[in-house]
Amino acid sequence: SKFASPSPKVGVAVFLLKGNSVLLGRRRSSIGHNTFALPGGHLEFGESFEQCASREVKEETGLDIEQVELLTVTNNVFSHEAKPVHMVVIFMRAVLADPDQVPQLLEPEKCYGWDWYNWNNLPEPLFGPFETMVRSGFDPFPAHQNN
Ligand code: 8DG
Ligand code: MG
Ligand code: MG
Repeated sequence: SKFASPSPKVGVAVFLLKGNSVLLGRRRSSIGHNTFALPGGHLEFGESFEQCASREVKEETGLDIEQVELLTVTNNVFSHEAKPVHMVVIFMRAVLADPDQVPQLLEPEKCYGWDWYNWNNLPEPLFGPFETMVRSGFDPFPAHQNN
């Protein structure tokens, strides 16, 4: 056909954990405008998931992360957008390399601001795919020790 068919893309989103809280930012982008989402972005050619997580968090917030681990994958089709998007999103978790480091708004054209939110008191509205995970009971925190 005369139109190229769009391809699925790979995204990496990061649960940056601090105590019982996660870092969220209110999106300033066509997809999910005004909703609260994790830091993250598109996987670049040749990158590992861990490298992408560290790079995107650094680019978007200035924060340095460590203990970067794979959690899960979701298949997200944004079919109702003006320009439909299909994202395979890799969810990672990580912690701050320096617990005293403060998030900066380094891409103000893409986000209204970063802040820590208690997992038991998340803001609304959450970004669609992220809300679906939370509603299904997904827990990004390391397993609780029961002893
Ligand atoms: P880049 O140019 O920096 O690579 O990308 P970005 O501008 O930072 O991309 P993004 O929109 O933040 O993330 C890429 C896609 O990942 C986004 O359009 C939809 C998908 N995505 C989800 N869930 C989440 C999430 O919780 N956080 C982020 N950041 N993206 C997510 O499906
Ligand atoms: Mg980005
Ligand atoms: Mg992003």
